[in-house]
Amino acid sequence: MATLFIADIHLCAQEPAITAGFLRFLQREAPLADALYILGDLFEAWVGDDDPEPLHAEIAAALKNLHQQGVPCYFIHGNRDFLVGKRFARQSGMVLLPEEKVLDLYGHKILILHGDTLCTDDVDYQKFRRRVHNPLLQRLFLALPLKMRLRVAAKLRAGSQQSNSSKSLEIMDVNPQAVSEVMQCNQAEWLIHGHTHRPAIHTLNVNGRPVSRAVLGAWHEQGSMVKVTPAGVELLFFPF
Ligand code: LP5
Ligand code: MN
Repeated sequence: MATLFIADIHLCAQEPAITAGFLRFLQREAPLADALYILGDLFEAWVGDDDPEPLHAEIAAALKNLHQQGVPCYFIHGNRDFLVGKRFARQSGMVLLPEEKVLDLYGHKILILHGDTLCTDDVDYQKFRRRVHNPLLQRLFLALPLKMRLRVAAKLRAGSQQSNSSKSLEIMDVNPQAVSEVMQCNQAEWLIHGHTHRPAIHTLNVNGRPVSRAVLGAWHEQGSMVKVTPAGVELLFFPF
């Protein structure tokens, strides 16, 4: 009995080793699980489900294969792939979840989310996020020709890299108050998230209760997952 959580795989055609590592994970590790939760940034960037990039079809087929083996897969959007839509969900068999979800797993009350919403000190990012989450703006963007959407995404990525280079590490980490509030509000014992690429398990106190926060690692040089079993919660790393 185990439920797996991953995030920040950042799949793209230019990184075949990451793709190979992810496909191996889906073939070997994931079929043994009760369920797989992908907590955002599965893809490096997503500009619409109609993008004919062959990698997307390959990943959809591999996820569908997992689904057909009886392992449900759930997805929470990240800040890179918040436009993953119903068409890709159908193709991959993934269930799209809202941005926050509370699970009751083997007696543990676990809150899951991508992690970007907790970075409240990053005021510029939160402003940017509100803009690109505007449904009207998203509809207009998705109506643009694919080439133009890819160009906008590349510009946004470059702008983001430039702006990140002048931000401090503290600003780009989660805000402790935001963590406490969201855990308190959801009465969660555990929080599992990604986004910050700072894998760790933190223990903290929320209103006098000891709780924990597991941060998933990004799949740069190796894979990373959180495994929840009746015995507890583990943060694991494995080679591609
Ligand atoms: O992603 P990462 O790790 O580099 O940084 C994130 C935050 N940045 C983002 C931006 C994404 O990388 C862009 C992804 C685009 C993919 C899909 C396109 C769909 C467009 C849909 C439109 C409706 O999320 C970064 C955080 C960091 O995490 C840590 O939390 O700091 O935030 C920013 O960099 C935001 C900036 O502070 C402000 C915005 C700069 C953008 C400038 C763009 C200029 C060019 C515009 C051309 C149209
Ligand atoms: Mn992210």
